[in-house]
Amino acid sequence: MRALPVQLSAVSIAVAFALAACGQKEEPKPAQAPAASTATAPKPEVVVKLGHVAPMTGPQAHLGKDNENGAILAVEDLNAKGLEIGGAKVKFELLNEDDQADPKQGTIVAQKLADAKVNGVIGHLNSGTTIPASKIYFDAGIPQISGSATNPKYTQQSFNTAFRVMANDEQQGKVLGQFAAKQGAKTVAIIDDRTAYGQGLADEFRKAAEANGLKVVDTEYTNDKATDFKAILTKIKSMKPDLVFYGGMDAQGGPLVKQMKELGIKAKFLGGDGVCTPEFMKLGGDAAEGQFCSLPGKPLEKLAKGPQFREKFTKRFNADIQLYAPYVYDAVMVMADSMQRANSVEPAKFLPQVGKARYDGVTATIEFDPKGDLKDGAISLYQYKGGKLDYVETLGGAPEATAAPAPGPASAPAAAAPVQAPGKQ
Ligand code: ABU
Repeated sequence: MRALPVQLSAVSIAVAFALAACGQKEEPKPAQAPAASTATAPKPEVVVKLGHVAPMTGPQAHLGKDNENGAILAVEDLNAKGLEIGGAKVKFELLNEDDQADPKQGTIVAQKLADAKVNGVIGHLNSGTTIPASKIYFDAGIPQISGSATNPKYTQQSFNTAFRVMANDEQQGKVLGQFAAKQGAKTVAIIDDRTAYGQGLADEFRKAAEANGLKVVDTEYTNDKATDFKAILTKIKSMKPDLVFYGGMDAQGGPLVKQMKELGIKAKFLGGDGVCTPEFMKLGGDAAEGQFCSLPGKPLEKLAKGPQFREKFTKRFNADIQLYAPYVYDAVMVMADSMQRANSVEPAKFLPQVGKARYDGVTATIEFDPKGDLKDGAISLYQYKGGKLDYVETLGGAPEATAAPAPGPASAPAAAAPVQAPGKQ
């Protein structure tokens, strides 16, 4: 049973009537105004403030921008629909904050968003910032949906405000351990960046790898700002592992795999979602070729709304998707869908509807378990080939959703069954 927030935030609604917004003075009334009797008053407009938090500076700024773009696209799509909630026209506004992937900064910006009385929060990007920030949102009664934080602890705190729209690292680590064994590896060296994500994923991988018969011959640590891995790699080289597993992000994973090659390490490289990016391939160069990584969810190309989303995203931002933009897009849509089903933008009123979501999104049919984790989260494996991520296989997850004629919020009412098709894997 998840806890209820101690303090419920006030509704952050700005109501502006069209006349006032135009700054016009009231005109004298005509003696007879037949038109006035049939004129309808303009609908009030409600501004819904959604906080979005990611690292916008530092080594992960490219991922932060990708997440932000996912949120921007969702907000633009929502505003284009001209939604009405609770009898008012709704305008969504994004309040973007930079937490620098730093846990302390994460709590500072979380408090800033709570003080700004945002209606909901999308983020943060990193588990290391999402987890401490979630206490602040919980205390303020603000629903929070992360489109990328995968450490299990985030949803294990009994905060009824915390949700995520992808599988967590218990699932990801398990799949990666099984996959390592399936690839024929007998020995593995594990490196992690000591962040909540990197360490958590490495721990889950270790459990699964050992359960599948692998021997861990070395464990090394780095950090999420490091660029030189030669010292730890030299030690690993002497242990001659079949595989090097890395728990961390692409800004370190790319140079790490490059330095493995420079040192003549023959071991294969395996990592999680943090290194499953175009940036990893760019930084890793030739050394990235043939290596493996995993991502929560299924490839966009295998999902009914995936190719259309990719096309729209690329056109809008003149950039390819880096990592979690589609998940962040879905996170915003789930938040808006919950407001529509509650017929309220007030956090206390729509929060219960977030937990009851059954939303036919780009990345999956999104439903949450009692903790706030995605139900039936899948994990897919990829191999870097020819500068692309080559799909290998998917483990877990429900059959993907079929294309819906009109994507958008409230596409699947809470009581309705999700639209699903048999798996196409
Ligand atoms: N899921 C990898 C990147 C974000 C995080 O969990 O820290």
